[in-house]
Amino acid sequence: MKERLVKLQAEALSALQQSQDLKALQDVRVSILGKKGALTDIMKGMRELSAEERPAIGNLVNSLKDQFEAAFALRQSELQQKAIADKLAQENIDVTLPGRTVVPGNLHPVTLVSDEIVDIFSRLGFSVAEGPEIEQDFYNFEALNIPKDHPARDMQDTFYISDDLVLRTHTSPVQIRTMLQHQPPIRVIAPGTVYRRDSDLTHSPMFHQIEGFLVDERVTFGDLKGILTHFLKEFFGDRLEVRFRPSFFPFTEPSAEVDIACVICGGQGCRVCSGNGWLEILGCGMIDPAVFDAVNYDAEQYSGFAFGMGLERIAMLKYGVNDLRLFFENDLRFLKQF
Ligand code: 2U9
Repeated sequence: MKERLVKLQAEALSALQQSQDLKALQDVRVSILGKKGALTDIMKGMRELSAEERPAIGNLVNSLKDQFEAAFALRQSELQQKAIADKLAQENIDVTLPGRTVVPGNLHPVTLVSDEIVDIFSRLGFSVAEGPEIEQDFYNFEALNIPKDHPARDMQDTFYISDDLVLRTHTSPVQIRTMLQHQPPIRVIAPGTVYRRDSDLTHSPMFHQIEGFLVDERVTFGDLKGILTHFLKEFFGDRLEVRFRPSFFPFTEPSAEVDIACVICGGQGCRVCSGNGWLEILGCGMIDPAVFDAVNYDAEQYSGFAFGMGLERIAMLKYGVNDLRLFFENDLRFLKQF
């Protein structure tokens, strides 16, 4: 029995030393002291020893157990240290490596232009209004004096969702909604996304407009000219030349288109202004009495003007961009220049 114990002790201590990780170490402990462990087995067998043998062997078993526990604790702490050291070595951070640069975003040129125009009209007392991009026929057409089968509906090739629902072809329905909710005096500016079935080098099926209108008593075409000229000079510079040309829109009467001296060639004539020195920049007019009827305003008491412009076109002229498609491609090399 004694030899068996001495042999077991040597084997157990050597197994502890050879364990390379905490799991293996635990397995050795179970094989010695677990329920079916070698030392447990011996202790169970002590019953069969004679009364003379038992104390000596008992002492030996106890001292072996103590030695094993001590050696186990020592090896366990060694392996724990080793595990921590290994982990630290793996997670080693090289603080001398250069960091990753965060590229800050910037506003889209169309947003920049819209914000600037809103800013100029805010200083003139206009407030911003918005509305849905899916519109009812009434707000997009009917109330704007564009009845069904009116030729003007072809001019604005419309995306129909159903008989009564369209993707708005302009932001004018926002003004109709505003007039139905408020009485004059009103000064509102309405920027937003609009849709037309039109796609070529100079037309995109989705683009952006800003429209404005003012309604009060005794508003005249002179007010319209004064405000729009002021706006264009604020936006393009004080020395800008501006001209008003007669035109037609179903929702305004009389109507005009506004040209500015070409911002590229200064009026000399170039490719951008087709050689004539002028650039068409916006449309405008006095609100048609038929529109006032549709929103139950008294056309005898009130008058007003309205105007509209395409934001991509303004952004192209302001920043000298010669291809409309650049605004929709989301190429960061283009966008980060603004
Ligand atoms: C109401 C009454 C009148 C808005 C107007 C224009 C003239 C115009 C175009 C410019 C380029 C659209 O983006 S574009 O193709 N717009 O020429 N817009 S008057 O008139 C209104 C609006 C609302 C209630």
